[in-house]
Amino acid sequence: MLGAKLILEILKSEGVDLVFGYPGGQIIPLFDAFHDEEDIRLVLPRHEQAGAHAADGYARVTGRPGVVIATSGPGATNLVTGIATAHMDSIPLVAITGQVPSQLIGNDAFQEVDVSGITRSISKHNFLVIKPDDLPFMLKAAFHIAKSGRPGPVVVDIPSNVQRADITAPIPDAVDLRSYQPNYDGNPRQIERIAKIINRAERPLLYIGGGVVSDSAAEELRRVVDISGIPVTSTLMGLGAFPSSHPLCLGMLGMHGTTWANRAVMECDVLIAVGARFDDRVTGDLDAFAPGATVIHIDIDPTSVSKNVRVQFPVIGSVRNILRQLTPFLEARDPAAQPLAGWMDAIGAWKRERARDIPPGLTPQRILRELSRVFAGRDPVLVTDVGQNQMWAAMYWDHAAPRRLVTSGGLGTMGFGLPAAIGAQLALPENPVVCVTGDGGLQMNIQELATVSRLGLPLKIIVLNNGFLGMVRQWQEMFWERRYSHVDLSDNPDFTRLAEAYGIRAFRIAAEADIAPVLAEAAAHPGPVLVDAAIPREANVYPIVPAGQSLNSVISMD
Ligand SMILES: Cc1ncc(C[n+]2csc(CCOP(=O)(O)OP(=O)(O)O)c2C)c(N)n1
Ligand SMILES: [Mg+2]
Repeated sequence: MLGAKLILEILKSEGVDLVFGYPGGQIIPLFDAFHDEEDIRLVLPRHEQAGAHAADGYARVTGRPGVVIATSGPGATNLVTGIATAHMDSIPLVAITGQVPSQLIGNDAFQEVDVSGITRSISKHNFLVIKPDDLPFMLKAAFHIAKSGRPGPVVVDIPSNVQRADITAPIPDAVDLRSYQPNYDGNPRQIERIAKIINRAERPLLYIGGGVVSDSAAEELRRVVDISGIPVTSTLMGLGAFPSSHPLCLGMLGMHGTTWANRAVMECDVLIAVGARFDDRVTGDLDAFAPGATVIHIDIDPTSVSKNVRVQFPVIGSVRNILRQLTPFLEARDPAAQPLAGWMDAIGAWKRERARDIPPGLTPQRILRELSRVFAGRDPVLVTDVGQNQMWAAMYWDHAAPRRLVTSGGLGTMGFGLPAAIGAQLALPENPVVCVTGDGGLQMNIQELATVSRLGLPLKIIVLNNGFLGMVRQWQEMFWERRYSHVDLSDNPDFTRLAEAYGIRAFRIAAEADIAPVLAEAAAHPGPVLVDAAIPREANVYPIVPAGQSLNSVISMD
């Protein structure tokens, strides 16, 4: 079979029905095969980076690998930020790149770059298909590696002559890789041992991360909490895995965590990390992190154990399996009885001390609370960009379910929001998808308004417009003596007119009184909408723990 046709057959064998692709010389053979392909939809973004983020957004809300296709050279290098973003957040992605014909590789041929070399450190794995007959195995292996174990992006670089070759090797049903055998079941003795420690704990705390989401372990986590009565704090990536309205939910921890969650980390006696990796935005000063705690770490990835924080009791395997295995060994404990009652009282007191007020006026906090209210009960997806807008969205939105927050955590990629929202909306056409973005980040992939418009996607794009690269400005204000070096965006274009130029309905929020009616109207509009909200220029994200400091060194608004 022709290589290009075979690629489509393999995609179908993996259940792929949607890909994002941008054409060019060395990928024309594959695009030609798409010309009369009926079972797989190809969506054209307006920039390869956006294609990668869209595939990533699709993967985050479905749990299935996203697929992005680009040409060689500049097409491939434009994917780099998208691949790295998926890698840092363990998102399954298969990136297919065209390459110059194999006999020209290494010749500085037109539009040749060393894709394997460039993507080695930012992907889970990569393949360069030199022998046409290796194509079926390598592409199948790419899907297997992307979605198994700790998920991640895999790059398959396919020279154009391979796409044009007649390939006879069959498509393997399954791929077994001798050197890659993720371990899914936790060691039973280790699980019994951690159960004893958890049952004896007086001030236990669950610290959950993106691994609970990616392993679809929210129900198992809920059962553990119901039995054990242990409060839960979450990383940015874990939000939604445990409902934020639950009385045992303490919200996010770390740099922009709640004061009470961070205090609980500092004072707990047993910290149970589940699918989380002790990122520096979470731990702050490593020497001062959870100083009195015995640390248990449940994770699929053995290389993440004791990488940053010394872990006394690691259990390696699927988070979902391990939580299931753990449940029968847990003693039922009532959070209203001692010793948990004392612990919950202390946390409750810290919470009352610092209850999170919603500042009055046309504030980002108010907008997020209202947005959350407008879409509550409709299984909405919140997609964010990066910066202050991301943190306000994370803090003030009601996270009700897993796979419903799409945000660039590990890499913090500005420009992620709009294209990722496109991928999420295509994956979930019936769900409301809300994209909260900054004025800076929007302009990093603003060309995707054309994709939104062509597809008629009913996205609700909310621009928290402060006329600043706000998060950097906040750091300059707080830590660099207000020296606002090159963060002013007050001469932004009029985003409502820009949206209208793309054929997208636009609204403005210019006063506090506009918030509720405009958001209601935006929500009711059946097509794409952009809302430009003029928030205070120098609003700050609080609380904040300065980078590298202990979680006790929090700066709050008051
Ligand atoms: C691609 C990229 N470049 C630079 C940064 C550094 N950075 C982080 S937040 C931020 C400001 C974002 O401004 P805006 O999009 O307006 O959002 P705001 O913080 O104002 O809500 C910058 C420049 C980044 N995260 N990503
Ligand atoms: Mg801004």
